[in-house]
Amino acid sequence: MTLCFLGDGAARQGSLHETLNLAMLWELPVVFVVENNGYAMGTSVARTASHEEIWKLGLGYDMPCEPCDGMNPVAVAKTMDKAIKLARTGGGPSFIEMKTYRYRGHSMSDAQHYRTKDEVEEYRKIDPITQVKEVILSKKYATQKELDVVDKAVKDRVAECEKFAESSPYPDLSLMYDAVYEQEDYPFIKHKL
Ligand SMILES: Cc1ncc(C[n+]2csc(CCOP(=O)(O)OP(=O)(O)O)c2C)c(N)n1
Ligand SMILES: [Mg+2]
Repeated sequence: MTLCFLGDGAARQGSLHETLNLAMLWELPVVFVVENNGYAMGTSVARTASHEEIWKLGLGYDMPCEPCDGMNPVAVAKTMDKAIKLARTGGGPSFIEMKTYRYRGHSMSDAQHYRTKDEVEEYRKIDPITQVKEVILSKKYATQKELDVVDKAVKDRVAECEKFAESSPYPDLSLMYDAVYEQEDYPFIKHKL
C-alpha cells in the first residue's frame, strides 16, 4: 500500500480532487495523509478556506475519512493502523487529516509575521515527543536516566550519518532511478492500470 503525504496548502489544489476520484474509482490501496499544520507557507488555513475541516474533502468521494490529533502519537498510531489495514485488505483508500502545527517558519526567509510567539509556545506544550515522554515516565516504562542514554545514542548516530554524508563522494547519476519501482501486478489493485 502507499502512504501519500501532503500539506494543508497542497490540499487546496485541483489535482487532489482528480486523484481522490480515481483512487476511489480504482479502489487503490492508498492512505492520503494531510499534515494540517495551520499554514501554507505564511498563509493560514482560515484565510484560504471556507471551513477548516480538511478531512471532509473525502466525503465528496465517499472515501473513508476522519480527523486525527496529530500531536498525540497514540491517536496517530491507532488512526493509521485502521487505515493501513483497510488498504491492505482490499478496502481501498482513506483520507486522514492530521491536525498538527509547524514550530518553525516555512523556510529560512520566513520572518513569521503572520503569527504570535504565544501561539507557537502553546503548541510546544503539547509537543508529541513531550507527550510520549510523559507517558513513558508516568507509567514507569523507563527512567529519565534510561531516556538520556537513548537520547545520546540517537544524537551520536545522527552526527555519524552527517559526517558520513559530508565526507562521501557524490553518487553516480545512474543511481537516480534506483528507488523508483516499476509497475507490477499489485494484488489489491482491482482495476488493471
Ligand atoms: C504546484 C505548486 N504551486 C505552488 C507552489 C509554491 N509553494 C511552495 S510551498 C507552498 C505552500 C505549501 O503549503 P503546505 O502544503 O501547507 O506546506 P507547509 O508550508 O506547511 O510546509 C506553495 C504555495 C509549488 N511549490 N507548487
Ligand atoms: Mg501547511
